[in-house]
Order: sequence, then structure tokens, then C-alpha cells
Amino acid sequence: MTKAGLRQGMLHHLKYSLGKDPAHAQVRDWRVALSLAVRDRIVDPWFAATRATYGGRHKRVYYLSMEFLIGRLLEDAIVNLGLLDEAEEVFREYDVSFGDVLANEPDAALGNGGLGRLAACFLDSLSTLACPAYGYGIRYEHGLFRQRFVDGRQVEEPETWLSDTHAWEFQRPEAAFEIGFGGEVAETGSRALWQPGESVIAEAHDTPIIGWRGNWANTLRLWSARPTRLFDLERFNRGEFAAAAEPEALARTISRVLYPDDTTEQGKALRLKQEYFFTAASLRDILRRFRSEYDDLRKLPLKVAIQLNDTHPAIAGPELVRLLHDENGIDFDDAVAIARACLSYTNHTLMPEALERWSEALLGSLLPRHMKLIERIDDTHARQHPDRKMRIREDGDVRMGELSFVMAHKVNGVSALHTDLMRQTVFAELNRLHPDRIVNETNGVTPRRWLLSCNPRLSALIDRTIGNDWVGDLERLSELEPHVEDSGFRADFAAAKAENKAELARFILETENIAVDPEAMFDIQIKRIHEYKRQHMNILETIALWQAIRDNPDAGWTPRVKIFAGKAAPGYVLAKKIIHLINDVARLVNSDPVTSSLLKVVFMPNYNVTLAERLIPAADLSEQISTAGKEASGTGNMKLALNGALTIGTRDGANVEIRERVGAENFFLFGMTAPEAVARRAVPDHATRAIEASPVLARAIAAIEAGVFSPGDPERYRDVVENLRWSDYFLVCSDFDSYYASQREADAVFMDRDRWIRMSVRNTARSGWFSSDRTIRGYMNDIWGVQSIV
Ligand code: GL4
Repeated sequence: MTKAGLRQGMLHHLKYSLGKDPAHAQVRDWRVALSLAVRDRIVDPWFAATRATYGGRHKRVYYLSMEFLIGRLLEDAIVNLGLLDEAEEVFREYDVSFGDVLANEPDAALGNGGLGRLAACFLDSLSTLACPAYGYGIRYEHGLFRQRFVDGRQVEEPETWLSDTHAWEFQRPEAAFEIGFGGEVAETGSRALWQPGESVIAEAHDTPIIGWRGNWANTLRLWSARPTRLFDLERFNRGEFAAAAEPEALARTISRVLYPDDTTEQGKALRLKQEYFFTAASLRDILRRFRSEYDDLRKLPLKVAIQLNDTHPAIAGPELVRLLHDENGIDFDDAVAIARACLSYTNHTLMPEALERWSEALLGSLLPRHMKLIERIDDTHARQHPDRKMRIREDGDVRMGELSFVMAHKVNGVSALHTDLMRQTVFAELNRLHPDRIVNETNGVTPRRWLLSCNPRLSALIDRTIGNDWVGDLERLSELEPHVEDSGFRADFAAAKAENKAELARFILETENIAVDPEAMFDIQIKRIHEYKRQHMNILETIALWQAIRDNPDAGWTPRVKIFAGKAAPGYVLAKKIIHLINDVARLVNSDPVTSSLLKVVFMPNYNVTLAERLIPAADLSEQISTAGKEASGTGNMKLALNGALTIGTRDGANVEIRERVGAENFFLFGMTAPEAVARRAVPDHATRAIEASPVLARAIAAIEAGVFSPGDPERYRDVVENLRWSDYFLVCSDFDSYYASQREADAVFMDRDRWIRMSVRNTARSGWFSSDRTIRGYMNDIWGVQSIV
């Protein structure tokens, strides 16, 4: 593909798709025209991939996920097609800023955080590895809310990514299924016929996802809900306009918004409807495709691998059994065996509040047939293991994790530690019954987005040093290792980081009106706000540091910029309080003339994929400070290490593996281990004791209590402080001293800049294993039994 070809394609779309000539085109017109021209280049490899899959009668992977946090797609597609230079040149000719064109694309936030972003990285890797695959999810009209701060408090606003043309998708009105809810079950012998009481139509929208080097494209198929009957003409004619439109509004509600929380189980009928809606539509589509090629449904597992991304699509188990047994007459036990051979399940959290449970009453009314099948699956499983008391149903609820486990042939955790803890805790009993079922697949991130595109300065240096094969084979980064002894290379590496930091400093000045010193250490914590992630421990440490600097401003402090970003679930009161506290601390600290050259605090609003792409390349220090045993894996930790940030972290999730790979000497470790944390929690008054033992912590807490950061309103953070003093489930107080000491060690190393750079290079050079290509290969071999098509 040449520059001329790209120019021609773009001008064609500008004229014929958008009705504009170049002289009058706005940035948005250029963006859509370019997207359509790029999409055109994807269609041929996309068709070729489909043909190769059909032609070779290959097994396909179906990744069912309630969330795909894909972000912007244009640059990704351009980079994967190798058209970046061409596109830049074309825009230079028209005197249009290519950066503005890319920035014009809405950030598709169809996910909350790590779980959704992992699914997006997996799509990139599945295409890169030429693994025949479909992503299946929901085409939410509104993605994750937009976050603003008003007087330091989080305010949520609806997100509107679809209000402008979505250039990437193909609407598929012909790929539509009617999805039922409620109604009755008529039993005839062992078979049953479900007659739903209401239904909606699931309509497909396809986005092709092109892999690295543009050789293969898979499909992301998202379902939107529309009514079976458009509106009630009779009522309309009677003048009941709103009532006439009601069925339509109700149906569309199903794909209206993304639930803004993945760490609590939502006891809402609408959430369950969303889950069944996309799962049922996807299974119908999978069977339709299978049937177009084969006629024996018993062979389904040979051609179909279905991955359940967490329990959100767990109803796939009973639904597949229903389709095989009720609708196709396959014996119940055989139907269960076939379904199990197709299905596998990824667990993403051990937090009890996030483990989905649905009441039998709700399930029974919304999905009466499925409830019966779940009972039968549960009873059969119990009968097969009479000596064990494990049940899927408990206290009137169906436990979706247990259901998924029983219906899957493989169950995986997302880091080595998390998988071990799964075996020992939530699934201990099931693991005893099925010892080979649990496997580990440590998460990874796509190097295309999270190094090549987001950090062009570092990528260019890597290319110059070892060539560019690392993009498709990230372990090749280890070839950088010998260059750590080359002072010229170290200088270039440091310069790339320095320029990234200077760019971020300019952005912070422009958007937040805060001047930060680009030479200072950029200390970054970016992730959802949650007590277990302990942003409050970070802000306590910030307060303590501020106090220490004020005590003795000339003690040779390492200048720091503390950067926070992340959203709190709208109903999570304490998390919102933590945001407010950080903003209050920032306001006071940033205006303190005594400390202002040494310490700044910035909370960047509206954290999303695009903001992450700006922050990660500019980070010196990566905060991965969750209470051990609570963060299943983390993936931001991998992105930051890959971009040369040093981690200050606990032995939690994938931090453990990051430290093993980059070397303990290149990682700031602190805090209790997971078993130590459990033991500590059992000590009465553990928090009070820890505060008494730590004057530094006591003083920081006292300042909050005295209203230093909330003048005139000392009560503002009473709940935060009380929680720390009297409960502190997440052990902020117990880990504080160790954290504070580790931070001071980081200060000292940062002063020895050459040592820091060496450590930083080693982090990049040794992070190759954390590619999502490696993760996907693991799933292909250990779980799906599929191969790349070459
Ligand atoms: C999460 C975990 O909290 C996170 O540690 C992990 O990296 C991610 C992807 O596996 O999944 N689980 C839930 S729930 N949300 C997440 O982000």
C-alpha cells in the first residue's frame, strides 16, 4: 500500500462518503475519511482469513466478554497495517495535523478496567497470531461514564461515543436473533419447551480487528438490542405517544449502558438480562455457523472453543445444554458433556463481593427453563460426588463461579499467585474433585499499542538498536540487555524518557494548570479507585512526605510529582472520598511555597485508554501497592514496566512474576505477603497498633483529622480515618512503614541517575514475557486446542 493509494482512498471517501471537498473538510471529516480508507485495506485480509478458516475446516475460538475496552482504533489499525509514515505524509501535504485527526476519534470505553482492556489486548493478539476467533459482546450505546471534578469531588456524566458515525463497524441486519425472557416451560417427558413471555431482537455489528503486519483479521461482533415490534401504532393513533414508544425504549434499554462496576455483583434484573442477551445471541450465532458446515452437533467441541471472560456469560452453560437437549434432542448427560468440552472459564477476581450470585427466584422468573437445568446440573454433579458437599446453589442463590467451573473443561486464573489462591480458597472443594481443571494463564498486554504506538521515542530507539522484530516477538527485547553497558544507549534511553516527561508536563500545564518539574520523579498510580488498590496509602505517604519536607526543606529531597488517575464506581462512597481527599491534598500542597519545588500532586480526570497512553511512557515509578492476595493480576503494572518504569509494589498478582523477571534488584518491594496479610487481619486492633508504632503515619492521619486539607470542615474525612483506625481490612496501616521506607529508597536511587537508568533499561529488556501474544499462545495450547493458521 502506497502513500498515493492511501491518499486516493481517503479523498474518495471524503467526497463520496462524506460529501466534502478537501478545502472545506473539518478534522472530523478527515478522521472519518481516513478511517474508511484504512478499513477498506482491512477487508481483503479479513475475507481471506474467513476463507482460510472455512477452507481448512479449522476450529474457531469464541471469546465471550461483557466488556471490550478497545479505546481508539484508528492508530492501531494504521500501525498494524504499516501505514503510519504514509498517513503522516499525506496529512502534511494537506497541512492538516495528523495528531488532531487521531485525537478526534472517540475513545470506545466499553469496559471498566483491566478485565475489559485484557479482552481488547487479546483481540489484537488473536489476529496477530492468525488464530481464527470472534469476540462477542454488547454494543453499549453509552460506555463508561465521563469523570469530572467539581470542587474536588467526582461527578459522572454520560459517555456518548456513538453519537458520531462509528467508522469501523458493519451493521448486519440479517444476523439477528430473537432472544426471549420470562414466560412458561411446558414439560413433555424429559424434554421441555420454553415459551418466553417477552423477547427482543439482538442485531449484530461487526468490527474487523487487524493483526500486526496486516495478514489476518478477526471479527469483534457486538450485539445491540431492538424491539420485536417497533411501536404500537394503535396506541399512537389514540394519541398515547409516550406509551406507544414504550416497548421500543424497554428493549433498547438492554444495550443502553455499561454497568460502571466490575467489582461488585449487581443485583439487578437488567444486568442479568444483558448477560443472557449477549450470551444467547452469541451461542445461536455459533451454532448457526457450525451447522452451515457440519451436521453432527456431537462434533461441536472439535470445531468450537468458547471462552467465558469471568462469570458474566456463565449462563452459556445451561443455555448450550438447552439448545442441545431441548431443541436438538440430545440426551441430557451427553448435552452437558458436549457443552463442557466446548466451554472454559477465566476467573478474574477472588473478591467475594465480585463473585456473581443470582437468586433462584430472579433466575426462575427471567429464565425459567435455565433455572430447571441448573438444578439438574447441580443435582447430577452432587450425585457424581456423593462424599462432597459442594453445591452450585447456596442459600437460595445460584453461584455463577461454581456453575461456570462445573460446566467448563478448563478454569484459569490470571497470574501464578491468583491461580494458587483460587485452588486454595474459592474453588478448593471443586479443585479437589477436578484436580486437572484449574490452569494458570498469566495476563499480558499487546506490545503494538502499549509500546510501539504509545511510546514512539522509545520504540524508535529499540528499532535502531535491535531492529523491529520485537513488535511481533516481544521476548526479543532481551537483546537490549547488553546495551545497558553502552553509555550512548543509556543516554538515548534517558533522553526518550525525558522527552516523554516534558510532553506530559506540558499537557498537565495546559489541562490542569499545574506546573510540574519534568526533572522530578514522575510517580504514577493509574487504575480504578478501590480500597484494595490503596490509593489512600499513597496519599498518606504523600502527606507524610510533605510534612517531612516542611520540617527540613534543605535535607536534599528528591523532587517528586505524584500523579493519580482513575474512576470510582458511582455508588462507592469511600472510593469517592479518597478522590476528594487526593484533590484536597493536591490543592494545599501545590500552593505551599516551602515545598512547591519538591512536591506536586496531580489527579488527572477521566482516566481512559487514551490518557493511559499518555501517562505510561512518562512514568518513572509505577505504584502497584494493593494488599497482597487482592489484585488478581494487574496489567497496568506490565505496561509501565515495559515502558521502563520501576515498580514499587507488593507481592500481589503479576507483580510477583514481574519482579522475578526484571530481577529483585530492579524492583522496590515492600509489605506483607498474602498469608501474612491473612494472619495480620486476625490480630485484634492491628490498625491501632500499627498507628501507635508509627509516628510518621500517626502524624499524617492527625493532619487529615485536624482539617488541614479541608479547612473549616474537619469532619469531611471522618469516615476515611475511622475506617483506617478501627477496621482497616486492607491493612494500609500495617504496611505503611514498609511502604514509606521503600519510597525513601526509591528517592535515593533516583538521585543516582545512572543507576536508575540501568534499572529502567533492565525493566524494559526483561518485560518481553508479558506480551499478550504469549498469553494467547498459552490459551491456544492449554485450553482451546487450536493452532495458528500459516
Ligand atoms: C480484574 C482484576 O482486578 C485485575 O487484577 C486483572 O488484571 C484483570 C484482568 O485479568 O481482571 N478482575 C476484575 S473483576 N476486574 C479486573 O480488572
